Amino acid sequence: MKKVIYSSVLVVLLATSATAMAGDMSGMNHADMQNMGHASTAMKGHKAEGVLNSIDLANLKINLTHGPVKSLGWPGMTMNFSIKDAAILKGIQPGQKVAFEIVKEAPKKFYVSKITALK
Ligand SMILES: [Cu+2]
Repeated sequence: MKKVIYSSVLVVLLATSATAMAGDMSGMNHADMQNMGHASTAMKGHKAEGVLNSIDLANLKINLTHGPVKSLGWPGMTMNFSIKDAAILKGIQPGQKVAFEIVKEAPKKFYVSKITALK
């Protein structure tokens, strides 16, 4: 009789821990997948075209009027962007038409990684 009780307690414990583990694992997998998705989004440059309005080298900021950016779901607009390296602006003057790439590094945080003059 005692043996039966112990084994049924063991079964319940095993079942409980198995369920908990399955829950944790699916949670982890889901989180990993989300992180991977975010990482690949962060790495990807969103291609856009527009006009370079101004350059603020001291603050590593540029102002661009860009067309719609489909991959980000953005309409056309005029906005400031950060840049990481002033060297990407070499040979580009304010007022020029440009093609550029926008990188999302965090939610609502974008920078321009590449910019080339359009002729
Ligand atoms: Cu914009």
